[in-house]
Amino acid sequence: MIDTKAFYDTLIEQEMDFFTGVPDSLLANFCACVKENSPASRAIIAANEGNAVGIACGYHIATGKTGVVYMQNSGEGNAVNPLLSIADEDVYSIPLLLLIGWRGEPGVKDEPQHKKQGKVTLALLEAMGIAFEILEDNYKPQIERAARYMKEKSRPFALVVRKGAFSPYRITPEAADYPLSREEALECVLDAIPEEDFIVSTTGKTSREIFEIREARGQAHSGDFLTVGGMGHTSSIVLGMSLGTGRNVYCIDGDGSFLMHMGSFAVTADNAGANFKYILNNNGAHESVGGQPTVGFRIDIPAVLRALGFREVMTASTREEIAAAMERLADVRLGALVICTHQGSRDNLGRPTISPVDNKKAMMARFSAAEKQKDKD
Ligand SMILES: Cc1ncc(C[n+]2csc(CCOP(=O)(O)OP(=O)(O)O)c2C)c(N)n1
Repeated sequence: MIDTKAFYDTLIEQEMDFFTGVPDSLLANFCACVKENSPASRAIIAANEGNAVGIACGYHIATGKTGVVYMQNSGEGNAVNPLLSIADEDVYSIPLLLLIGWRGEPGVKDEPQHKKQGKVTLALLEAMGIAFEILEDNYKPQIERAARYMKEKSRPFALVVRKGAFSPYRITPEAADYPLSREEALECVLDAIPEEDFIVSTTGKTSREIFEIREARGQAHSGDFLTVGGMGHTSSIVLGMSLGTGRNVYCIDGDGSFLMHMGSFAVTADNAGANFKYILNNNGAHESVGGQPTVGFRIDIPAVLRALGFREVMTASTREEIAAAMERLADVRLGALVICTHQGSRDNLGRPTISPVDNKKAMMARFSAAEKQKDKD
């Protein structure tokens, strides 16, 4: 196992003192170490991994220094375009140290959304012409090699990080003073959504908690699309669904997910019908992967949603406020509800036991039954 602080110090010794990326559970110890030891202006948690590449490119151009860009391998997709059309040696030729968490490594048990990405992680780097090494316990020579390579060639270099590579580095997440946890808020939200309506929930613990609440209540899962991958695309899935059905479709999003592809909301609000219902759980953090902060509590999300085209944006942080807002949300066209919660989740939180394909099939059968019922009515 790698001593996280010693690894961080080695990067600093090599003059790599600028860190940007999107957090990941596999890199949580590294992210915590960066947060505690780097000044805020050298530790930027980006909205998405492509943005992080852009930020590190800009830092290099201004300083000549190499930025460290960290991401879960699912973020490789978001990073491909700026890597190939900004950092690549055929364009601006910019050195970047990519630190990529390897979820779904072949032979290592992981969730379905990581399987394909895990298989193609190294091949994707090869296809992009990015030199890489798999991070080892004896990491110092690797960092020295990477630094030399980047200096000589002025090109990105990737270190691929296996599960459990970094030693624990704990910091206390910034606490928000709201009465409800995400799971408690979700219970209230589910109480208010009629059984015939549809739900699409975001990546991470939101979907896991919804699954477990349904199990505990003995309720069916067939109206809930648990978006296990594709962080930031939940609301777009809901737009597509809502345009294809007459029933209400509720999006249950997180602040990290909302921020990741926020531009999509302008188009969504411009095209959504009365059956598009948006709920955002704002805990100011990427709680599912270690609680690293987002800008969720530092910007005015309701004002942003209004500016993006939502007509009525409600806020809630108690059970009573959620119940009242959900009643209004059911009736209003282009409404949104922002719920503020504190961080934290159960240690024994499980994962959906239904496969993504079965989840999709059950949902499609329900959409089809709803259409048939509409024709009869
Ligand atoms: C493209 C991509 N980058 C990173 C991740 C890792 N990841 C999974 S959940 C999550 C945090 C989501 O934060 P938020 O939407 O605020 O929900 P919360 O966990 O706080 O409830 C992250 C970063 C991912 N799944 N996909």
